[in-house]
Amino acid sequence: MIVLHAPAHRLHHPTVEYYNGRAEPHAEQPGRIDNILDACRRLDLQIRIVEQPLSRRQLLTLHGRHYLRFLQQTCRGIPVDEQLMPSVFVHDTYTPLTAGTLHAARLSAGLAVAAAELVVAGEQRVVYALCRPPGHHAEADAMMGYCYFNNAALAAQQLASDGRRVAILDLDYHHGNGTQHLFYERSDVLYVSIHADPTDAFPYGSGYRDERGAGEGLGYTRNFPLTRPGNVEAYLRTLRRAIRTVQNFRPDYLVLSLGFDTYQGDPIGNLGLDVADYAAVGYAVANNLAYPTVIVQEGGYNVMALGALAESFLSGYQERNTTT
Ligand code: Q9C
Ligand code: ZN
Repeated sequence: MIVLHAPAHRLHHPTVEYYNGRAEPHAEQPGRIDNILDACRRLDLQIRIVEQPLSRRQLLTLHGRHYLRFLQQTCRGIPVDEQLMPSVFVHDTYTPLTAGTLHAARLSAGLAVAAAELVVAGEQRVVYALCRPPGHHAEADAMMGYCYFNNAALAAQQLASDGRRVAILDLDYHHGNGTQHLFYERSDVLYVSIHADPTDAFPYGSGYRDERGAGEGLGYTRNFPLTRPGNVEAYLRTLRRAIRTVQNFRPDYLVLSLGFDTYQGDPIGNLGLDVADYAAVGYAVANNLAYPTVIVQEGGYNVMALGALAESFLSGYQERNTTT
């Protein structure tokens, strides 16, 4: 496994998010990636710096040109060290812009697509893209939930060329509304997600069990909302079911949308997972879904714990099952 990293992610530095008009410190901070990177170093993983902003042409394969123009024109006018809360092309009050946001978001998407290219070329079997800002809430024409471009979807789009079948397994605490919607009517990309019950968790409007795709894509979206957050046994049972769903699809490639906000100490999420549980999750994914894989970093907001969570996940992931 190699790790892709873009140090300039820190050009995106939101300060506050708004809850019904009340400002709170923004949870999606640059230090998140620093700590995950330290974990990768402790595990002696090869780290490759990639500072290739995703091209306009590639962004336009999934995102709209008016949305892109809005980001370009808006970011250009923001003074350094200030943030701007957009009023359009946005679905919430959690997703502000800073002067460097567009550049950082393009670098983040660039990491995910570069990872996909390495996997397609057969150069690497597994690539971990340290994406920041995250991506799975980003819609074709809207930023949302700390996300601007849909990194995992752009990686999947890249992997799906030449008629390849791609499965996306989304393990972030939140439902990946953007990823689901971008592939909702396609049968070449399967979207499977385990997340907090959207009845009482962000993004509220999607992630219910009865959303299963439409048209050609009917049956190629599968949601596993958890109604008993905190029950790790139930979580691992659901993970096994989600894994079987991916296996039945017989994908050529896997994209893993990996969020650490399922951790019991996360300030936003919490599905009850402890540090050691991440090793079990990593082991289950690596040994049951041994497809060429792009791992895309999504959420996870306990900045101090993120290193330990990533280290646990990655060590479980790299542990080979020698009995089969
Ligand atoms: N009281 C990602 O994990 N706030 N985005 C939720 C909490 C927004 C999360 C409300 C959460 C966005 C990529
Ligand atoms: Zn999340």
